[in-house]
Amino acid sequence: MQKNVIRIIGVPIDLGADRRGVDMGPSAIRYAGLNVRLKRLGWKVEDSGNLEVPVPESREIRDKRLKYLDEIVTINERLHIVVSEAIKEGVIPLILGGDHSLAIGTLSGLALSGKTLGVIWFDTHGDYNSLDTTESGNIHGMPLAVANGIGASELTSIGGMKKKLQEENTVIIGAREMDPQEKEMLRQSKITVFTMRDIDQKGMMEVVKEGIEIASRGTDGIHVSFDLDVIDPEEAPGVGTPVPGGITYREAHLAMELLADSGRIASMDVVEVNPILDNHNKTAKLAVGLISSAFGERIF
Ligand code: 4U7
Ligand code: MN
Ligand code: MN
Ligand code: MN
Repeated sequence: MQKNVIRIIGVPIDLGADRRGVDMGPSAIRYAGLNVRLKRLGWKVEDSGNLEVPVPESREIRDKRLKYLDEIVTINERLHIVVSEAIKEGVIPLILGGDHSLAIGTLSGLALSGKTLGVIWFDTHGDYNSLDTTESGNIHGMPLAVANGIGASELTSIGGMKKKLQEENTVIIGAREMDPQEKEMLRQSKITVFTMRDIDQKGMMEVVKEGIEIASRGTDGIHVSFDLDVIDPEEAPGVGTPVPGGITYREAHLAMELLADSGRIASMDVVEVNPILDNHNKTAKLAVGLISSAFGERIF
């Protein structure tokens, strides 16, 4: 068991989204100073580089309901092994995206590791579509459903068992745009959804405290999946799918600080940073600040 090690795994994938550019996310986040910042906090940082991912121009879409399915399966097959090895070795995997389809691999890897982790999913979206409900055919809108055993069998079968999620220990925070059928599917699940309205009414502190409690009940730790589009586009313009009305810079930091205080973070994805749409790497810098807060950085 290695203590205090964070293993960075870059996944430069944009096959799961319509817009090009999030494939440059891992570089942008590293360029914003991630590794040094984590080392300064006392972590041993192992950067394992990026997984190899094909560019969309070199491939073709075969099924419009599941764009780039084969490629996304191949990448997540590889990612799930790397993530599960990290957990088994007692190190914290920090996966840099790339689009959110990579969470299919992360959640499969966590399940395969033998640890039971709660999940806190910061996102504007529910990411709970299947091939029957998707309006876009983009797989980055499906990872939470896939992890819960819903969707194309090529995706749900990654890592063996179909269901990788403890629904009752899964929490979405920051939702403000979901497709009608996706909402219905989420309502039928045991996943807890805290929308922007909940954050407005209760405050981020209360929402995150409840989230940590739900994700901790009977689990070995928490996986944080952070889609930068949860933050307001004023602060995070460089994301694949910007939607107005997001959480503020400070709310996002407070959430990470409270998670750090809980001492329960076992794994983290940071996804959907799009340097093409960004303003002087602002969103990647914000991502580095948030990761640092999640791993113990304090204002004072
Ligand atoms: B992300 C969407 F239709 N629901 O399925 C879809 F609104 O990982 C968006 O959260 C998905 O950024 C967004 O394409 C996926 C759409
Ligand atoms: Mn997402
Ligand atoms: Mn999103
Ligand atoms: Mn997106």
